[in-house]
Amino acid sequence: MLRYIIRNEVKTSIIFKCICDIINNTLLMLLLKGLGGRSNMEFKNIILEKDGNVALLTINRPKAMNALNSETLKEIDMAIDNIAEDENVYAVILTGAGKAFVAGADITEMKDLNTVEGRKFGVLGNKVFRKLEKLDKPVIAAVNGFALGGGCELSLSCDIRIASSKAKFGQPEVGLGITPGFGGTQRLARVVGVGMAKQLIYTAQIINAEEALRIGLVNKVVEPDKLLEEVKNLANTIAANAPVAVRLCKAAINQGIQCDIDTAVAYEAEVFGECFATEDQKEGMTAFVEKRDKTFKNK
Ligand code: DAK
Repeated sequence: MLRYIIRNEVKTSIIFKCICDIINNTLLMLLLKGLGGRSNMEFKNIILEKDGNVALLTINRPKAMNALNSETLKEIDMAIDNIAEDENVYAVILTGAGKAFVAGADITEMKDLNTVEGRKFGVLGNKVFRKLEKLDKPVIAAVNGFALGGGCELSLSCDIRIASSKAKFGQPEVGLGITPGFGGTQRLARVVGVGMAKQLIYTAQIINAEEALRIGLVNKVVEPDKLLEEVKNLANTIAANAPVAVRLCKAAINQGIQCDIDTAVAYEAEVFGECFATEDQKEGMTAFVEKRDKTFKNK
């Protein structure tokens, strides 16, 4: 009888906590929406700013090397939703505050997790990383410092990685007794090749920015004080092109890379056709023929 009562009380308190979580998240979501897409929004562990057509998302837990705890992951999730809904954002930059990009998932939070909690944490992280990867706007990682474990994986969920010369990359998980869990075994191999990914993951070796460039993990290495300027220029260059076409290119590359070449080029033909239903295709080609500057409307 006593066991029955306790079990029911535990159940009730879990249900109550779930309801509270849902209400809290919904209220925060409504508040963020209410603030409007254009404004800079307040979070605890991240900063979301918008300038022109570019959003800058900064992971802001410098004292913990921007380690990803559940709270930070939930805030990133909400920020991605906000960016997705803002039709004036054409490109996104992701960076970290202080000397780390992201030094991984939060080991302090993870260390005492049981199986159920560990799975919940993993599901949350994977949902956020996949949402970022599938976001229909290009995302550039400005890797300012340590990008380790979940941090390296976060950068791999972005479309393009530009590194400061001080950046360091690695998947140290096997040294902690775990496997990479936010897509490292999958995305790293797709970016740098199976052999190099296996070497990095099996050895848990940390590599510097030059080595990351050499193996194709990053597209470019720049001086630390030039990193944001460089990445903003890149984001603005992308944002100056037809946003729908850029979006379709991202979808075509991301889908195509997972298919056989026949399916992939058929998909490309589909998205190519879709462009001709847009005002921006008419504008881009008309402006070329009329030898004038083009003005894209994201339509
Ligand atoms: N988590 C929590 N706190 C961290 C942290 C992290 N990943 N990295 C650094 N910190 C904290 C440090 O504990 C320290 O806190 P205080 O002692 O000041 O309170 C503060 O940040 C400053 O760090 P250090 O004093 O260590 O600073 P240093 O400059 O000396 O060293 C470092 C910087 C980044 C080299 C070092 O902190 C370090 O090695 N950090 C750990 C890097 C790491 O091992 N990262 C991988 C984490 S594991 C999964 C899902 C996800 C994952 C796995 C599975 N499933 C779904 C299955 C992901 C796993 C990971 O990411």
